[in-house]
Amino acid sequence: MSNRAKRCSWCGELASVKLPYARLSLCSNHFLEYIERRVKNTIKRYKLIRPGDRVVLSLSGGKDSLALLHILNSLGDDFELCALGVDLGIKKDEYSARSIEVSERYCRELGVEFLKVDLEKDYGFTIDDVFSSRRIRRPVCSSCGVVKRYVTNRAAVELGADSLATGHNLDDESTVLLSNYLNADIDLLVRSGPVLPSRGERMVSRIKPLYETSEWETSMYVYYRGIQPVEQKCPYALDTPISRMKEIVNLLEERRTGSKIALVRGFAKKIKPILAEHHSALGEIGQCEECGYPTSTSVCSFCRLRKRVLNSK
Ligand code: Q46
Ligand code: ZN
Ligand code: ZN
Repeated sequence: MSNRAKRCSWCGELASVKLPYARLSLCSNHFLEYIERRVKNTIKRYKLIRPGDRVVLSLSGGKDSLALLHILNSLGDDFELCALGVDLGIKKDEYSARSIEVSERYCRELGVEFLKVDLEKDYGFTIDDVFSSRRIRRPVCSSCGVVKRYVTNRAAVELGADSLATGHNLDDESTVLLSNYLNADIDLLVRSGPVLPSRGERMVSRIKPLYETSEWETSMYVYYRGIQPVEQKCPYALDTPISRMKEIVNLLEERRTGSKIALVRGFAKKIKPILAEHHSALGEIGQCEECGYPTSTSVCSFCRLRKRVLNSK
């Protein structure tokens, strides 16, 4: 904010936030309303939710998914909302236990049904086991991604969900998009965007209602709503090439306001439809020989990972 006190563009009260890309200054109440409207427009623009849908929200206890929980809950009764938390079994700093505790507490406060998947109880291993397994060479976050995608999809299928919502925000999406462009990774590009449709039975479509909402906006949203996300950072979160790419995208936004939105919106509206038409990445997929869930190989990556971890325990 500049030295001269700005006024809210909607009510004239003292403004708390400035949104240069929207040419708006807003007081805290109108900022909260603005973000909720913004997410509602994203849902409409990309047809993410239909009336009567059963939406399962993947909740980590972090600021993005908690903001999304409150925003989706504020949007009315047009669809059914329930939440899903995965206990990954990360013991350091009690990270997993705290994540589940915070997620469960906010669901209880809002009256949203909460379901927990316990990786250790339900599948016999934890992310700590993945980390200490000598049989797995890939970075732990990459295995964790496989695990989270699999268990959330499976739970959503069992819950009869129409879609699985995740808290990926504008910064995550614009960063990954730019990185995939630079690597010319067409397979990943075709799988990006605000919605990844189901490709048959036992696969729930994944939606990203925060596709056009920035990390800074979700931080401000939780702050002004008085929401306290889990304080701990996952002990396995490292400075990765993708976090450096995030800095580049931030620089781009600084030099040219609106770059992030232009990147993701242009991709979803103009580039993805052409790519999808000319690329077979979203073609037929088969069933895993072990678990029966969708995969493009004979045994899915989750079952392969699980077997390796269990064998090295
Ligand atoms: S939980 Fe899993 Fe993240 Fe932790 S191990 Fe990596 S991916 S950092 S969002
Ligand atoms: Zn106002
Ligand atoms: Zn499998």
